[in-house]
Amino acid sequence: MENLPNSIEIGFVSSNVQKYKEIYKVFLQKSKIQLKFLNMILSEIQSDSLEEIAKFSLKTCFQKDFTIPYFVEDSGLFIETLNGFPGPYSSYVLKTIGLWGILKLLEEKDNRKAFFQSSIALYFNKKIYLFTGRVNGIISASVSESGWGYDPVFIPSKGDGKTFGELGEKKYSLSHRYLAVCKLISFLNEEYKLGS
Ligand code: ITT
Repeated sequence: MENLPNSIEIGFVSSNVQKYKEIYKVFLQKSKIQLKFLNMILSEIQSDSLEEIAKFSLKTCFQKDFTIPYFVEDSGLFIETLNGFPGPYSSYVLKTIGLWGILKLLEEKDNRKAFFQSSIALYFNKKIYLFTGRVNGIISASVSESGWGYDPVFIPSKGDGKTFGELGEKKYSLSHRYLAVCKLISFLNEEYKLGS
């Protein structure tokens, strides 16, 4: 039977419901495709490249035999003066030294430039596709009260001096994830001939 536009589904494989919420909003705005959360703890390889990590995690899902196309997303915060640290180790670093540990490493550093990157790996028609989004900004001097992950310390260049956490839902359309998801949606809309 032919797929009707409003019955098309795509799965987001992740253990992070915050990411799902952000991605869901973008799908709602920009596509008729329905996003499903496929809750799974992903295995990650050690690599300097978020694309490679995302690709590896995607391949570990092959054994699941999901019946719909699906994607994974890997993100990281890269701090210039720390030569890109924590980057691909963002998750581990948050769990160990935490946000205050990051601020401590930046004490007395004038250069607080950083970028956030999101890399998506999609499995579609038996092929892997990659989409990446990047947002420049700086690391704040203190930890703001709201936001998850690194949101309380990352101030995007286009965010009126507020951290991602302080921006609330405004973050959704300014973030690294938004840029990567927009590229993914353009690709899918084109493939399914849905228009934007
Ligand atoms: P997955 O199950 O999808 O892998 P995860 O939480 O492990 O979820 P990542 O490896 O992509 O996600 O993220 C690396 C770290 O960066 C992790 O500690 C996140 O909390 C944090 N992070 C990712 N995206 C973020 C964002 O938009 N804002 C703040 N922190 C973020």
